[in-house]
Amino acid sequence: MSETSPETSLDFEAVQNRAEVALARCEDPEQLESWYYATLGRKGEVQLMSRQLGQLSAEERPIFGKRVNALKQALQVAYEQRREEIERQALERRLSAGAIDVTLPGRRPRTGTLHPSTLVLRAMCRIFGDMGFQIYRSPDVVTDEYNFEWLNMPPEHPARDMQDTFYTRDENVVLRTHTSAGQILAMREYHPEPIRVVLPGMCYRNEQITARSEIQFHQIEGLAVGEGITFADLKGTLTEFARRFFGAERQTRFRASYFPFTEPSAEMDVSCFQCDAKGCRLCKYSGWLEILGCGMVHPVVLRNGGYDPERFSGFAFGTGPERIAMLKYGLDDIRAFWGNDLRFLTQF
Ligand code: 2U9
Repeated sequence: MSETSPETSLDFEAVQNRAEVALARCEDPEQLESWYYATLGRKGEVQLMSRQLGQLSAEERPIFGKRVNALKQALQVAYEQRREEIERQALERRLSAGAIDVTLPGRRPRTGTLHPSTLVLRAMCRIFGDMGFQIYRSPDVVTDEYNFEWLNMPPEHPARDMQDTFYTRDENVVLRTHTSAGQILAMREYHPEPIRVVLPGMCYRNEQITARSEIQFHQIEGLAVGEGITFADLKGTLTEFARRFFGAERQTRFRASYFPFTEPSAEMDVSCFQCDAKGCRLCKYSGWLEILGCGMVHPVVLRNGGYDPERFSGFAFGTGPERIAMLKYGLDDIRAFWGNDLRFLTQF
């Protein structure tokens, strides 16, 4: 038999070609391992060829054995090359997938916006803070005494009806209808020291929800108590606030009014910042916008706060930041404040 008879050499070539074609078709490590198992593995095609050694003559065996080893080495090299190629392609894919084009413009991170109530509350607290007022926080749930009785509104007082109240299970405990409840707390905490505080906070009234009224709304009230405080101090402080908030050229006027916890009481208007007091839709053609209520603290209330009205006097004011925001931003529906509609909220 020649060194390699045509049929055995054909077998070797056929096996090598078939294996190399199959190897070239492997696209990933799993397919590669299946090829290796089927070709070079213990039960692989090449391994099985070695078993034919036993059937060959003594002179054919070494030749055949050499051919089988040569085939194994050739296919092992081809396997390693294919594996490196597959790993290189996988790395290439990972790199191109994660590639960052550094020449692209940056993506602006989305930022939130402050709620209009927050904008107004912060601006007001900043202005009063600059005038020496402290921010005084007090509970939203209070007793009837703090919310009504000690504010000169005894049980049968009509002012109570004006403020439909949210009661809790305990009929003596309510959701505060104004932050005035905290002012008694402040007086009892500070007396007989002078006081200058503003009280921002959420208030609650069991009213019909309309474009003009909500069941919850912010209020910011102020209180200044000391010796020799007069109505002139009230007017000067609130006029300065109005100018810092609505513009330095604004005028203010005070109209007599009534609140149970102040005497005398007044309402303060600011000249319309939209038409400069010429008259427009915003100010209902009056030239004036009502901004807040105020007055000198009623002597009964001073006493309920621990101050002797013979020695001390004080002024107080209150306003609703949502109403101020509606004026400032030209909004016509107070329900938008708690509607959580981003189309509304992101305008600020
Ligand atoms: C104490 C003494 C005096 C607070 C005041 C007003 C006038 C006032 C309203 C404005 C709009 C409430 O949010 S609103 O509906 N408030 O007009 N508030 S004087 O006077 C006080 C409060 C507490 C111990």
